[in-house]
Amino acid sequence: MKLLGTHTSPYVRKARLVLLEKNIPHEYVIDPPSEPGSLVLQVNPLGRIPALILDDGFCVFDSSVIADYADTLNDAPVLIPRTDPLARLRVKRWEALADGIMDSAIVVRNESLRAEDKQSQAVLDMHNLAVTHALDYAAQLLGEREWCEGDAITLADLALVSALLYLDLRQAARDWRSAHANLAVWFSRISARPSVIVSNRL
Ligand SMILES: N[C@@H](CCC(=O)N[C@@H](CS)C(=O)NCC(=O)O)C(=O)O
Repeated sequence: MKLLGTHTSPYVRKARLVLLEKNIPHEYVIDPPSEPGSLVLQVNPLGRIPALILDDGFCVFDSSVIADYADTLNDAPVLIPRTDPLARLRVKRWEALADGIMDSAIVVRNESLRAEDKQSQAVLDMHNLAVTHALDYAAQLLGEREWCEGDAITLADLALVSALLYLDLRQAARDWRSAHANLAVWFSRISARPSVIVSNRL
């Protein structure tokens, strides 16, 4: 299978971390949808990354569906709980929280790329505040635990680390580590995992 993406997309990172953590063989192909001739536009009607092309040509999108599918391919590890519906719900809700951070941080990024006189301060404020609130919520939910959910790594950890790495990339001035020491401790442990190190390589 082939994963189409770019290094800057946090959703691509999330999907890639799932494949890497589960040791699922795949080819990672850098394919910005904005480039002429991008394969993304041929396989995903939405023209978005990540797009996972299976060996028979079937294209899986978006990152949550890719994560869900990839998690069914083996049990080592199980990243989305299968037997406990509430544990599963908690993991999916963590994913939604992390995806929401990505969504708002991307709105902020896109807005700030517009000419200054075209930028909406209201949009910037609303989405920056959403990120702040989501980080407060994540820090409180995590507490001093080692993992976001249960006693092992799950999709929740992979989604959250992807969101935080995106903040480091695009909102370096946001000092979330000082505001949330517990998240910082958790982050340094997770970001030392081989999957995250590989996903940082160009
Ligand atoms: N909800 C989608 C969001 C995917 C998305 O918005 N990807 C962005 C990149 S971060 C994209 O492909 N934008 C079009 C572009 O880069 O041209 C997911 O989780 O996969």
